[in-house]
Amino acid sequence: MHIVQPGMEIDVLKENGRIANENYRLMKSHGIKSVDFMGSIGAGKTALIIKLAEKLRAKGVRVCAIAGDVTGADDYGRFERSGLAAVNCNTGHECHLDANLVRKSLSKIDLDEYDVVFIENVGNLVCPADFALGTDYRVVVISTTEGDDMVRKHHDIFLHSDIAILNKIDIADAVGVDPKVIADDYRKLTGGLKEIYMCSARKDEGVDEILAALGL
Ligand SMILES: Nc1nc2c(ncn2[C@@H]2O[C@H](COP(=O)(O)OP(=O)(O)O)[C@@H](O)[C@H]2O)c(=O)[nH]1
Ligand SMILES: [Mg+2]
Repeated sequence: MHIVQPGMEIDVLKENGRIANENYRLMKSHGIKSVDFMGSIGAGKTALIIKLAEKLRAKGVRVCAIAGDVTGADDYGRFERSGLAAVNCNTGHECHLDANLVRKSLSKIDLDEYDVVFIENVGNLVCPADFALGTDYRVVVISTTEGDDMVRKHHDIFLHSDIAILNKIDIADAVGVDPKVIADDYRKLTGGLKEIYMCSARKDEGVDEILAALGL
C-alpha cells in the first residue's frame, strides 16, 4: 500500500512494520507480554478480554488494556468498570488499529506497572489483518452468531493470526451453527498447524485453555 504525495512516497505497511518492531522491543524491555485481539463486531472481544483479565488478576498478574474503536469510549468504560485499567484509542475513521496508534497508547501507560497488555482492535475481519501492532500474539475472535462461514470468507485474518477463538458456544444450538463446521474449515485453511479454541466468555467455558495457549 503506497500513499503518494507531491515529492513524497510513503510505504505505509513498511512504516507500520518498523513501528510495530519498536512497540515489540519497548514492551519486551519492560517485561510485558501482549496480545492483539482482532475479530468481528460483537464477537465478544471485550467480554473475553474482561474474563481473561479477571482470571489473570486472581493469579496476581497485572493486566491493562488498550480499547481500540473508531469513536467513543464504550469498551474503555466496560474495561474500567470491570476493574481492568485501560487506555482509550479512537481511530477516528480507520477500520483498524495501526502500530503508531498503539505506540501513542503505550506512551500513556506506566509500563513498569504491568505484566500483560491486551489490545482490542477495531471490530472487523478484514482491515486489521495487514497491520501488525508489535504484540507477542495475534488472536482472531469470531462467534457462533455470525454463522458458520466466517473462516471461508476471511482467509487473510485467520492466516495472519496465531490462534483463532470461536466464542458464544453456549448459544450455538440456538443460532443453528455447528462449531465443528467452523473448526473443520479452520483446519483445512491452516493445514492443521494452528488451533481454534471454542469458548463462552459469558459462561466461562474454554477460557482457561485460551490463557494456556497464550502462555499466561
Ligand atoms: N451468549 C453469549 N453472549 C456473549 C458472549 N460473549 C459476549 N456476548 C455478548 O455479545 C455481545 C457483544 O459482546 P462484546 O464483548 O461487546 O463484543 P465485541 O464487539 O467483539 O467487543 C454483548 O451483548 C455480550 O454480552 C458469550 O460467550 N455468550
Ligand atoms: Mg468491543
